[in-house]
Amino acid sequence: MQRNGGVTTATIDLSARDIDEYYNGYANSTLWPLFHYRLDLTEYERETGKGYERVNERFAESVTPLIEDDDLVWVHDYHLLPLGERLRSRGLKNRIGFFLHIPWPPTRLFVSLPFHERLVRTMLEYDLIGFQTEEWLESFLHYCRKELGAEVDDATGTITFEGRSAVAKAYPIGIDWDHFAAQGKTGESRQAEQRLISSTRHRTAMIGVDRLDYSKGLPERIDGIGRFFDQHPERVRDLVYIQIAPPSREDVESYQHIRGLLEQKTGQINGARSEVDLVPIRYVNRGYSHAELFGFFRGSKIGLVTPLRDGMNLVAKEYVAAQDPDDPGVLILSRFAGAASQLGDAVLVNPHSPDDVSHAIKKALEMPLDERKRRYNAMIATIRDDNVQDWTKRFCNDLAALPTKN
Ligand code: ADQ
Repeated sequence: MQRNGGVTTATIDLSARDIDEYYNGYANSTLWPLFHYRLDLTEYERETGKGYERVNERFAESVTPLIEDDDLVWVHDYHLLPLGERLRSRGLKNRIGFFLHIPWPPTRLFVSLPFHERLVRTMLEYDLIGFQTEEWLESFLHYCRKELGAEVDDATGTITFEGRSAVAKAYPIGIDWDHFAAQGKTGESRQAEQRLISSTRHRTAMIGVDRLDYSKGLPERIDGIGRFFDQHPERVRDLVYIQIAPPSREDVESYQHIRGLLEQKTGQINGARSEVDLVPIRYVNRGYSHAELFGFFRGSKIGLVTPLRDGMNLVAKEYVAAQDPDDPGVLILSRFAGAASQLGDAVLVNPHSPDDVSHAIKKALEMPLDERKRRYNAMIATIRDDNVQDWTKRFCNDLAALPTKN
């Protein structure tokens, strides 16, 4: 147990086998790809499924003695879908909520998961189930109604099944506005902005910041940028694209593949388009602090956020939050990111279409100041007000208002 700023954290060790089967296996090679609509990358291994259940049981066993009678319990994300049911089987009567940070797939995809019904039945042991958007919520309710035969009240999100009920609702997550805005006022942030501006000189900086994950649409994005340079070769000298993408989940094969593919595509464009004094794409394989990211975002006139599928995507919100209100940059956003449901004033694109991405880049480069301001003003209020503290309050207040299970 560790105490840090009023927060106590309890951790347990996982064995190499647990990490292999539970984390790299079922969570990140089965649930993550399937929930991001990637049936082609989804692995269905009985052994990893067992590891997932075993580790969830261990988490339940470890956390149960720490829970007090009037505690609200809030479980997060796809690694822990069955945890609530494991806690209930130990006699826990507290209110238990669950939030899914990633999409919920359409029923037709979800039923490809062996034991899909068992997994959703365990989820109905939660009192409150939160999703990022109405779209993922609707997919979940559709599954409950069509596959489980549960009774669903669409108005309240109440799911009644085999004598018990749970409520499902959308709670779009926000950024930590106060923290992020404060980071933007630091010297570190200003220096980062200056570094970026001085290194790009008279050229327009366009930025992408993502974990190196196939759901983020990075190779597809590079194809779109390549298409833009093909269609507008005269603009190669005007634009520099900066991609910041630190590696993640490097033990999973599909992640090694995506890294290789991105390096290859970036190399091809740079090979074909570079001059002695100019490299069109800068690819940086590391992470930066939020202060530095704020500065990079502010110094970039275009933010490119084009996931193929994303629960929400906080980078889109951070990019807008970092802009100068008097001269804001343009956010190009995938219509398949959960964030698109709140940020309809971004330039929305289909990330699978290089022509669409190319067209959006041209539009962003040429967008007049009054339109940039109008779009920024339409988005900034929700980014500032629907922040992560507000999100926490909304979820916890709703959870606390529900009756306890008896
Ligand atoms: P992620 O897939 O990690 O999260 P995202 O929301 O875009 O995606 O990013 C989370 C945070 O990581 C942001 O604060 C961002 O600044 C930071 N980050 C990303 N790339 C970085 C980099 N190169 N260097 C430093 N920091 C970086 C999951 C879901 C999302 C959902 C979040 C929160 O996949 O859809 O928005 O959870 O619910």
